[in-house]
Amino acid sequence: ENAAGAELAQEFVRFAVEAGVLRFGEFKTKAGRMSPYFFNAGLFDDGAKLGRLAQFYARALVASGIGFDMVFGPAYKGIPLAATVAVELARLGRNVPFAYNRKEAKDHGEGGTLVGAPLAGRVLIIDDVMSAGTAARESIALIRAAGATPHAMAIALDRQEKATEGGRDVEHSAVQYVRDALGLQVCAIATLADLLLYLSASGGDAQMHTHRDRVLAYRQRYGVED
Ligand code: OMP
Repeated sequence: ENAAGAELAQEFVRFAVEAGVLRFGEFKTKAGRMSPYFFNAGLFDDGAKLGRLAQFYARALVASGIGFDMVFGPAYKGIPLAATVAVELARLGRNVPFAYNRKEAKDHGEGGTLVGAPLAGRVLIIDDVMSAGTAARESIALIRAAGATPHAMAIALDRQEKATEGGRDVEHSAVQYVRDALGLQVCAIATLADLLLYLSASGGDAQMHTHRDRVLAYRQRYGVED
């Protein structure tokens, strides 16, 4: 991550905390872990917040230098993300086709499970958080089945924690798996490391200090090496 990316990540963590999207407390993750923090992208719940979120994705993507021919939003949560990011990319002079899928097959009308531009070329998948990577695998299969190339993935937060396989912890994270085993480029606006930096930089604030210690303990137990 370069200096501009690190700065953007700090700005994004601050925005997510202030918007109440990134919270501290006790949360159970999909993998059944008790986490001292949780990122709920569904709480970017008005036009201004969604617009800012899309700007963060677009700026992170441009900074990453990742090339792609179109964007894809996996149902359901990826759909508004990919839509708003496509709008923002177009505003930045990078207009690309946009598509998403339905979860249920339609039995009338236009049919099929894909909506929008035909899947073709290098596809960028846009999602919120990657934990175990289940959603990522589904999108990748769907894009391949359509004859296109799953090329990259953009997410808001990389939790940098051990993935689970068959209920057991493994040594790599889902992001590392998608990057190293599946060969996709991954662009995260921010990571667990960025969150820790943010909490550490909140110097005198005792509450932030407590959050930092809990997040550090969580990373100690479930975190992966970079
Ligand atoms: P995978 O599809 O298995 O990678 O899990 C991603 C999901 O984890 C998200 O869609 C959420 O349901 C959930 N999640 C968050 O959204 N934010 C978090 O901070 C942590 C999780 C989680 O449960 O791990």
